[in-house]
Amino acid sequence: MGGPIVKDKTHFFGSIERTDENRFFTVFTGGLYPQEEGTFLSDQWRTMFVVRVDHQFNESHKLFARYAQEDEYRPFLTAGGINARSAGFGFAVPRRAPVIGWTWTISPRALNDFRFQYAFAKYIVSPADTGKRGHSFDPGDFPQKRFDDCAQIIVRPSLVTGNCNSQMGPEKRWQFVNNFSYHIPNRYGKHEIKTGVDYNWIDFAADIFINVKGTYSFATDKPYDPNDPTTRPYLFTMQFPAYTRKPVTHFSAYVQDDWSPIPYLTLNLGLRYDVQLGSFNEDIDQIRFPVPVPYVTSKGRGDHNNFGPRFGFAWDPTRKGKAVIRGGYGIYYENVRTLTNFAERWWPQQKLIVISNPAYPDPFQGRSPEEFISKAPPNITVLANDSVNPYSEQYNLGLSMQLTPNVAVTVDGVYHLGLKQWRAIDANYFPSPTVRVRPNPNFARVTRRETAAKSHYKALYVKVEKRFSRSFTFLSHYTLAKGKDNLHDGLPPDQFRLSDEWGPSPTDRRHAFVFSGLWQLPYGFTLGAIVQLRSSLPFEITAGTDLNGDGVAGDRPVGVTRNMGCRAMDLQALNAYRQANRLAPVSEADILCPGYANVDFRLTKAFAFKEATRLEVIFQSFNLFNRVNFNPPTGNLRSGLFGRPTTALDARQLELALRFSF
Ligand SMILES: [Ca+2]
Repeated sequence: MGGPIVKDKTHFFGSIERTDENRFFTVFTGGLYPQEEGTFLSDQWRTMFVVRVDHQFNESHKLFARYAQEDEYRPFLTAGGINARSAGFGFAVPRRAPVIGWTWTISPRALNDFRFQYAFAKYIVSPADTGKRGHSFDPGDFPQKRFDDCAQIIVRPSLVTGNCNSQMGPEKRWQFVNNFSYHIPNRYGKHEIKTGVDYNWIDFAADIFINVKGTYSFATDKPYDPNDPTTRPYLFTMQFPAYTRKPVTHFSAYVQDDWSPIPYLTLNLGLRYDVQLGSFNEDIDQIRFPVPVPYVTSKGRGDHNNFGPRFGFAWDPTRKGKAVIRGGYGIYYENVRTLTNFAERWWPQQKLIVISNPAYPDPFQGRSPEEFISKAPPNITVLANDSVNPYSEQYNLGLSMQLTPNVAVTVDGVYHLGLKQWRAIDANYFPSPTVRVRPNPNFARVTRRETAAKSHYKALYVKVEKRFSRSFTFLSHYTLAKGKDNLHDGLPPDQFRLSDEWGPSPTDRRHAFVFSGLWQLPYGFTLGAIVQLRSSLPFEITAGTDLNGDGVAGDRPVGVTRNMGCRAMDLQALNAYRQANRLAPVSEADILCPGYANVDFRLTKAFAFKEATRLEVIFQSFNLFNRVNFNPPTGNLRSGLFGRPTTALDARQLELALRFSF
């Protein structure tokens, strides 16, 4: 709803939106755990509220103020497939953001735009469906109730039960952005110069209350039998709750010139600078730690030389506006994500416990967890002292051509090389696969997060679009792409096989096609359709146990590398492992590599009344043909479900809507 407050001077706009959705998830274990199977309700909702006032003081000064508020709650996330209802978690995020913007037209050639924003957001994750808003504890508050809400997690090849994911992260952001643009019509051609700064002070605190009752991992679906060694768990892990707060500053500045030295040629020249202060724990101090940690120094930390040049060109060889050849190169720095630096700050509180081949059901054998860890060297997490902002070098070259007055085709090739990407490594790992003695006896695992990984992405895009004519418009894209990387947040499952970490990116899809069209039919009807086709995603194939006994699960059998499922699968290697574990061999046909196909459809009928009064009746269907679009299959070679997907994307949804405008 909107309208004038003072004619031609002040306007307001407001909107409120509420969505209640009954979503369902299905737990499927191939009949192995019938008591856990079924289809369950996840009652989700979202409320959004926006008000905005615009005011024009005079020709050269315009001001706006906006306030946006959003709340949502979604229970039982990640439940479904082999994840039981009890393994899901609830997710709530309140967001509040007032913004003020001021546009100053200094002269016909110069424009300045200023913006201030305060934004508050807080993710609240709770281990069970705790009702309408998620739990209501303060960050860093760990009362008994939070322990009571948590359950021990049991991981088996074909079922995961229990959940203890209780965390929250309130973030307050103060952001100042200023952009200035200046037009020079005639100095060695035309110039459009832009420069700007973006300053953010972000006060983030995180409370992490996860896995406080531990996780037991089993390599079999057979129930535990103390007399049968094959039914014993292979791993137990547990953490204590932790809290820390660390404000960071992000600053960036850029200058660019879109320069047309001659007609039909534009050069884009730019330089950007980014810096993040605080994200590298530049303040880290040994005082923080209960024991001296030789891996950590605050000296020389931080990354202050992130200058990213960009160069691009666009040239019309026909000199008629019918074709354009364009290309570009640039270096793009990425921000260090929130939480990346937190583990180094809170490991003394978190006190990670890792026990290989643990006793069951009491991993501590009568002792308390505190007593148990007091005797053992600690597992710690550090940030590499030489960590930097990850960045990518991006290249593109393309051609657009007008085929007919209404149809244009575009072909683009892109290559992205991601460098200094994040990974984790155990800095106190065993010297050889057979010598199981830590080099530094004062510590057990030393998880070091470092910027030493890389990624490759190459793609070819083809786009055909038809402008609206003869009651019909469409846009269609085809993408041929390949992505590979060795990024990982957690430790690799076997550090003597680090080269196996290089593999298809989790989002790697070879082919993707999208078509969207709109037809204007007689009698005020409009028909819209979106067709999407995508080839399969890769999936990770695992041994389903900690093969090398280093306390890091996710190990792969010999001959298996990262994300090789649905890519370069070596059936012989898979079956050699299955056979060694007395499991039936699998054939190519047993492994499903699901593609994605979806048609969305929308039919609108508009009724126009006098003046600006209008009624629209909208009927739409998502996934019109109700195709089952499976997620990637189960990759645990010890599961009877190996190669079979257990979850799928949304089934058909129908929607009828009325829109009345006046
Ligand atoms: Ca391992």
